[in-house]
Amino acid sequence: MSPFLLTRTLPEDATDAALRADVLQGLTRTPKVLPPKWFYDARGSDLFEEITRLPEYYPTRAEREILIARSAEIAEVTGARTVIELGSGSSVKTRHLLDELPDPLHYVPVDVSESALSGAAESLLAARPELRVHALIADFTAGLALPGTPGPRLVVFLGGTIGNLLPAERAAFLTSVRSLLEPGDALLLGTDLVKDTSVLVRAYDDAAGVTAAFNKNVLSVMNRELGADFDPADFAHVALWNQEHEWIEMRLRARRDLTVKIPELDLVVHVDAGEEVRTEVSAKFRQEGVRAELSAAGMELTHWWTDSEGRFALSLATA
Ligand code: AVJ
Repeated sequence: MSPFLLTRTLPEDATDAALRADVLQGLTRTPKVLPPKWFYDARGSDLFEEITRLPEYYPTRAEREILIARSAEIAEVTGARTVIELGSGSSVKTRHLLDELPDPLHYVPVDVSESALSGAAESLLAARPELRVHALIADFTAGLALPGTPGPRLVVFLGGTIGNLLPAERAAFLTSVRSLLEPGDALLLGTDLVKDTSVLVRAYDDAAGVTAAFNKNVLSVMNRELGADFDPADFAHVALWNQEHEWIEMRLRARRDLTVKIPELDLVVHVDAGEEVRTEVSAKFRQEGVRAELSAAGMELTHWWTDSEGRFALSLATA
């Protein structure tokens, strides 16, 4: 098995500083907000994996269906020699695509989690020793310095995670992706689609309560990392459809008046009974919106593939 390279572009303490800044800002403004990226400690990542297997949570299965059906075509039209995956996690879905691309192939998984990157690299290399893996520990929303691997390059951003960004953040993100692309390179983007409201809400408020536990996990993260004394039982999980913005919102609603200490921030936070902290936005898309956002960032939508039920889309765009 060839060794894989691991490059850290994120200082060891960057996550710490970013969490502090986000919690301080988010809990001292009205309405209170916390960014969704703080769900994903080890337990949060396990809970998300569990979510992807829930009967109500269709996006993972729908996207996998598209990848299985279309990877050969994606490989053919892109001719990619390097695949750069943003927020690669375990890289399991991406295997379908990598398997269609011939050696020598370079794979650049980008994630904030070093353990996810080394685990993914190890299992990929066990199956395909010739793969050249150059993992990057990096925050892909910040702007990336990519290794000098051969083109054409295919940048891949799956799972519908782009929906976690607010419109202005999405525009900035797509512009930074565009800046990575040279002529002949492409972007493969996964987006969940607008559909029946009850189907959407159920996907974020499952009967088994896994999404509720995932949502409340951000409280445990603040307790552990910042010494806070949140009691998850003081909050109710809320998932709602925001019709104006066409996004799902997750919130944590206080069941009573609360006073929470966050010693590491020298902060005391008051939460009124019924007050809600927005913990996630998960935007849902339409083809025309995706096309317009890509175009505003200087890219052109060339292919649009959906699953058989039209729930989820993969878009291919060129610079
Ligand atoms: C991993 C961001 C795509 O927005 O659907 C799942 C996260 N939140 N259930 C999503 C999530 C609640 C998920 N993404």
